[in-house]
Amino acid sequence: MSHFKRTLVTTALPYANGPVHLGHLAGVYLPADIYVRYKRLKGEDILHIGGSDEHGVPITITAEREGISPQDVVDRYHRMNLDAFRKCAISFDYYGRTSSATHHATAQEFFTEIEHKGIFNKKTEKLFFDRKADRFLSDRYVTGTCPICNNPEANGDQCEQCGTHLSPLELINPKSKLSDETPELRDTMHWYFPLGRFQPQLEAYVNSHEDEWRSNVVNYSRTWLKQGLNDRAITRDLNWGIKVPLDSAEAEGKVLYVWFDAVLGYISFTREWAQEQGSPDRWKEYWQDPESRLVHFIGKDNVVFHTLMFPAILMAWNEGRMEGCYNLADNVPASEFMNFEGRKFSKSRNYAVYLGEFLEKFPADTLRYSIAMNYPENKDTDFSWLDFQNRTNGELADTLGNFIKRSIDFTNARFDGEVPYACTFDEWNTIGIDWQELLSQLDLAFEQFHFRDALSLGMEMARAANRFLTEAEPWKVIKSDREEAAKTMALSLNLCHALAVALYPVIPGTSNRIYAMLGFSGTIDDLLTHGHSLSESLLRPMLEKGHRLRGDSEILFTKIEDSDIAPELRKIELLVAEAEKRESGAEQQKMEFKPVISFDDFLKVDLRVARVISAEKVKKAGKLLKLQLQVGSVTKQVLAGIAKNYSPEEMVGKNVVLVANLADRTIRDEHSEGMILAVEGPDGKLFVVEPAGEEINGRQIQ
Ligand code: B3M
Ligand code: ZN
Repeated sequence: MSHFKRTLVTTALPYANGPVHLGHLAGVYLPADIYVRYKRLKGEDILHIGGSDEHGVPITITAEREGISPQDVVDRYHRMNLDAFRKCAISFDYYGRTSSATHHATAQEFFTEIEHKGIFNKKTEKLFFDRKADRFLSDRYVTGTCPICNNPEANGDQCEQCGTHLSPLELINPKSKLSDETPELRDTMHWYFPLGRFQPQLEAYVNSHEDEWRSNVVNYSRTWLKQGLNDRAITRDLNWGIKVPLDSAEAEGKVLYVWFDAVLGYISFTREWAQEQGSPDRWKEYWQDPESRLVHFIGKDNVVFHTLMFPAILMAWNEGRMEGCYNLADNVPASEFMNFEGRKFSKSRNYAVYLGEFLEKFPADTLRYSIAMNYPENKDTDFSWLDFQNRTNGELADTLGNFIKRSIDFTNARFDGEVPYACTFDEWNTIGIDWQELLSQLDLAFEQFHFRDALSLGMEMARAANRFLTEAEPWKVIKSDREEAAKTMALSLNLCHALAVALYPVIPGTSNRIYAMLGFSGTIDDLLTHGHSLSESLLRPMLEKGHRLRGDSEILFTKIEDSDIAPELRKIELLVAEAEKRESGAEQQKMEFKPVISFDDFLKVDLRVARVISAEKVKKAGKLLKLQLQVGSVTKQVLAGIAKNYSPEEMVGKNVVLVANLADRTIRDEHSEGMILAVEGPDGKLFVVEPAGEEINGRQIQ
């Protein structure tokens, strides 16, 4: 792994169309930050690039809904998300925006290069056009009736009610969301990226990483490759986005497809970072030096864009070049999803806990810790308030916080706030921790993105430290053997330091506070940004005899009371109840109709109003009632499977609907000359259809 000179880490660019939630944090930003911080701990050259994805149709839709400009929308959420990330100590080296001039230039540069090489295809297709708004309508701007479930408000790309993916052309009664008018179909020309042209190269690329990449990442990519890669449209008829950089009339009103530009954002932002550093060419080290390693942290829904689409764009750029070639990703650690209280996060259903909101109530490190312990590395996981409370109180406060405080308080009280003893290397090894082994296990876990394992190792250390201090009982021993107690405290203080280092990638704020209580000036963050490395310090005691602690102590973690999370639990209950109501509504309306019949077919069915003149149970057929019906001047005997819901007495006198021309049948030795209509309720309960009206007996229902 370390044959690389440096690493570039990118994190998926969240759409600046809403606040990031805990699911995003768990899958992408926190794991990336843990990885980056660990690499910095080792003194490696690593750069973390992220930013806002500020294009795409959902943004313009939000703008229209709120009556503001798309720029207002992205300004709002860019700021909000950047602020939330900052509060959560996600340590980006640069956090850009795809609306920046540098990014527009980068994306256009790529388009132009690929266009000049003649790689794109151009195709004309039919698209809905809103004459009133004078605009082509992308899928999301068209609404209409779902051909599958009849939902009258299906979107042009998908019906929210039955989940079917649709094309706007499939909608019944299509309407423009802009004007409510019926749109017309018009020809429009678009640029297509021929992914298939790169199929062999992409296959070789994926194959070359199959041992290193997570199996989900390899599998998603292979599923696509197996189906055969097709041309992908990379332009859209929109006015929000990056203009197609051509002067021709055919480029007018067209912008680059949001995914084509977004992945290039990683490059633009590295350029902007280099500019900010005052060495504008330095971005090339990270992107174009074959000795640099490129790692994309993303969620599983973004895999193919990062393992096929983006590499293919870079391949197109690199084609025929001797220099200025881009590296392809070395790894794409895509996460599964973290659910919340047993359900999927859903922005559109407002079922989410937003990062910024969370951090207004609880400290970042408690969140980082709990989320890291639930890292959805290879399967979906679940975050719950109770788990958060238990981990904070049990693991962080009682185990880690308590150990640190006991060590520091006792030293302050009994040894005048100084490290009272010079521990030897041998003594360091009597604590019950194999430091060499621990370091190599930690290293493996962090390097291979097994962040739960890494954190568990850290907590194991905290437990061992707690045990050590409790069993050594310096508060008793000091009465008879001050030197022995001094040794215990020196070892404990060194353990505090070791814990601060080992847990730094996950709870950096806490580590910095421990560091300060131990009497160091500056923070671990500072040290690392100045190129120091700390990971090796786990191998030996670092605090010398006589080193002065700061002199006081802090409570590192406040326990979370039931009353702190009670309002959150109530909120969840409400959200879940709402979601369930919506779902059961959707369930009932999920309609599948029988095959179409002609009107003439329908007319063949003779439906009549009949009156029940007598009713009795049928022996040995618990579900059946035998009914005598008066239909005009005729009586008919009908068997009906309604005995569970209606007593014979209840039925007598009722008007019912009779299928009067149904072929006779014999059921349980009883003759039936037709059937009556009933509808099944939610629990299988039957309700007989009862036509209301006067003097209608025997009349036809039509
Ligand atoms: N904004 C999609 C998403 O948030 C997209 C990621 C872009 S990464 C270049 O799921
Ligand atoms: Zn539908």
